[in-house]
Amino acid sequence: MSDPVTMSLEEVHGLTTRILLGHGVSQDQTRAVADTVTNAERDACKAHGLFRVPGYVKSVVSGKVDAKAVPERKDLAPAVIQVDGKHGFSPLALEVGRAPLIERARSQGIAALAVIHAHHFAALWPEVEPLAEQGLAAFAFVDSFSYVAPAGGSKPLYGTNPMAFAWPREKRPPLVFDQAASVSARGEIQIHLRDGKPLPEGWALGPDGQPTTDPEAALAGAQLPFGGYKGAALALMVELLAGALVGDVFSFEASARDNKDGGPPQGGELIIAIDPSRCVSGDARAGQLARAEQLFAMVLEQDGTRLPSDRRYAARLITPTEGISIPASLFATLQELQIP
Ligand code: NDP
Ligand code: PYC
Repeated sequence: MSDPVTMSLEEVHGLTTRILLGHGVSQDQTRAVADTVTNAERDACKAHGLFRVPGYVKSVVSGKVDAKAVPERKDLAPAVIQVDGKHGFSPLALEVGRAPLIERARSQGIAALAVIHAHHFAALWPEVEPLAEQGLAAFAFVDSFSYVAPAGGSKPLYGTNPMAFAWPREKRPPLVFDQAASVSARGEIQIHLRDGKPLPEGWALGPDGQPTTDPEAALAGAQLPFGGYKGAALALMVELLAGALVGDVFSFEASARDNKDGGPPQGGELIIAIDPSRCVSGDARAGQLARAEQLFAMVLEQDGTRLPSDRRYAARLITPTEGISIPASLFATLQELQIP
């Protein structure tokens, strides 16, 4: 096996940009995806960084994604904004909705962004972290393809359906968690397959409905929700919020419609932003963030704990100088995707 390849973040951005522009993706769509991929590598989120670029390309080549889509924004209610991604990639649609969402959350106290007709192939923390940087608490929900069995079942129905939450902090980056409704993200299983490693027990069932640690059987079978029926209920909630509520597809419908090109699912997404200062009155405002800090400190007093997002922020301190590392096989694939 060849040695992994080290790249600077600038090289990650440049390579992704050249690949996408070379395949006819518009400047704006390319910039938004390249930023998302680079930020994932910067924060050591390997399942949603350069690993996803071949899939982005496949969806352009197959015509599933409109590589030149210009998202359209509409106000559905004083505190509800819709962005129609027009069948482009999600990062640009999210960018278009972000500033109005912040403005409405501040003016109304709470606001929602409903994204439809967009192709999501990334982590979810990029949705909520910038909102918390602006002093807002935020939630995000997106469905995907039919990968996960309902509790007690053995056939895929729900997506891996991530949900993210962010809370603002003074003089430090927001607290963020971002987790799939399944035991593992799909991408983690694909990476185990690529690296020839067995899965931990409890992640998936094979096509025969029996537990498996074989990544290939897991991909052909069904992933399991985390925490049994509790995670399954959250997967169901995400289907309702990112599917029925915003008026887009459930994960099983995204799977049925997909052309199986290996690229991202088309679907909806819901983001909710809340201005904490509008949820309390009088003196309570002053101590709001400080009270949260007390809670965080109490978590960290216990040995063996950390806060969600601390791993990402630790990586973020290192990768700008040390660069990132990817398998030689992925680097070779990406080189081939550059159209001279
Ligand atoms: P993980 O289980 O790796 O992590 C989930 C969350 O828990 C993260 O916020 C993580 O913080 C935090 N965490 C992990 N370990 C600890 C700990 N010991 N103490 C406190 N917090 C901890 O994520 P998943 O495998 O569930 O998902 C991975 C990614 O895949 C997510 O970014 C998700 O959005 C993405 N995804 C995207 C999908 C899509 O359709 N677009 C579908 C499914 C998943 P930290 O980041 O700091 O480690
Ligand atoms: O890792 O589960 C996943 C995933 C699905 C779509 C994008 N990522």
